[in-house]
Amino acid sequence: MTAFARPAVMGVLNVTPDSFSDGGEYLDPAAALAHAARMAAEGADLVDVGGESTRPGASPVGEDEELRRVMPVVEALGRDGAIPVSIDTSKAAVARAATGAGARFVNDVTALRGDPALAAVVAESGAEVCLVHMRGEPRTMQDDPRYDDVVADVKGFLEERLAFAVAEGIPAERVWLDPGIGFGKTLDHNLELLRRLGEIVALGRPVLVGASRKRFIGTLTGRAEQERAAGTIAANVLAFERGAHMFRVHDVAATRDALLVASATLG
Ligand code: HH2
Repeated sequence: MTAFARPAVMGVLNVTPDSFSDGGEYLDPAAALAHAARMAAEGADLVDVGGESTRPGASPVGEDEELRRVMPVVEALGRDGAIPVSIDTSKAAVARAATGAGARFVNDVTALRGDPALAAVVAESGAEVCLVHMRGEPRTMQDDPRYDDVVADVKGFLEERLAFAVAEGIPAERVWLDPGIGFGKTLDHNLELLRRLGEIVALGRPVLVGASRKRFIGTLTGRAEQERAAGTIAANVLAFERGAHMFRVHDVAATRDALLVASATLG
């Protein structure tokens, strides 16, 4: 999966009642599967199935409830095989069940800090893993975030988490890094991270960016969540130009087209 020849698009599939832009839309497995099929048809390279919102202020979800939400969808997508599946979770039990049902990618916003058993599950499953920078936890992460130098801090964190993953038996070749846009960051922090993304890319692992519809785009444009596709595309095209490899988005078709044109233009 790390060998995408062109920028890769990860379609967001939140099987949650409370996600910030699509909460409640895909709680019904049939609706979730229809949305996955739509994103695949629009050119998504994989779908990221999540059962716990990580929006600022979100409450944690128990393991049984998370499994109940995501597994019917992951199992059906795994059986179908039409599109690779990523599981957006911090819990070892959820990652174990999802990789057992065919998920090839574990997207962990805690960067293997949330559940001490998750690293071993990733190592044994052969799945790829994305390590995301987050300051604090979703409930409190937007309470006055401060950094000496946000890019240096995020880079140092990701370097340390990459070393941890490798020490736990996950080959570096299977690790993706993500600066965690919106996870304990102000508008200026997000813009600085995107502007200087090359410093994160320099760590030598492929970089995933999750800017889709996030609050900083609403702050800049004055638009509601569902109207932030153009702002999202601007952020993603600039991130691509600075070396990012994969883009986690709600608006797959428009993002794919923009990245194809950007990629052809840059050569
Ligand atoms: N952002 C969200 C969730 N998962 N994963 C990665 N790797 N990077 C991100 O930036 C990222 C992520 C939050 O967005 P969303 O899934 O749309 O909302 P919610 O957390 O409310 O479900």
